[in-house]
Amino acid sequence: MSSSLKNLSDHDPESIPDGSKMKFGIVVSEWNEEITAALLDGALVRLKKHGVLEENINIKSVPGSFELPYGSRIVAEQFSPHAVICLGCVIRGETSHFDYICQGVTKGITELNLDYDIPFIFGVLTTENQQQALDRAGGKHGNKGDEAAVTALKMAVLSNILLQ
Ligand code: DLZ
Repeated sequence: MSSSLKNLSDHDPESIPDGSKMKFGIVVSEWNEEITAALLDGALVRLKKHGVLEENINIKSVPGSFELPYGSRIVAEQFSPHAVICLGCVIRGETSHFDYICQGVTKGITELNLDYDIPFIFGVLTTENQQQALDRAGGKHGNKGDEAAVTALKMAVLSNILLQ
């Protein structure tokens, strides 16, 4: 289902695990800050709603989405979280830079997932324009940061089960 049909903040609360004993890293890109600040807000509200303690959330910022994989690796190494949430927003411009950044961040986060025993969550908006991003950063299609936090809670439980 495309995200223009699905609301990113629409979750069955019963299906979301308790996070009171979990630690999370969040790495957020400064590029398109109006959007990424809203994604961060959405993620924090969701994590706290499910019991994650403020002191168990380590937030770091990086200049742009391209730097998310490196920043996320550092947070994983230094903070030993149960999952890392990567938040960014890439908006298509006049050049092919958009494609290179999207490729780089997608490949980088995929590789982290394969190389580490914890999940790295892809909370990156890749949109044609600013309005599409606003719609998914707390607007009419919900909040990608909220969705990423729900995914982090679920994947942290899954990795705990699989690695026991
Ligand atoms: C350079 C660049 C451009 C053009 N657009 C975006 C964007 O829409 N979203 C984003 O997160 N970052 C963008 N960047 C910055 C790159 O991710 C990266 O930080 C720089 O290329 C490093 O110099």
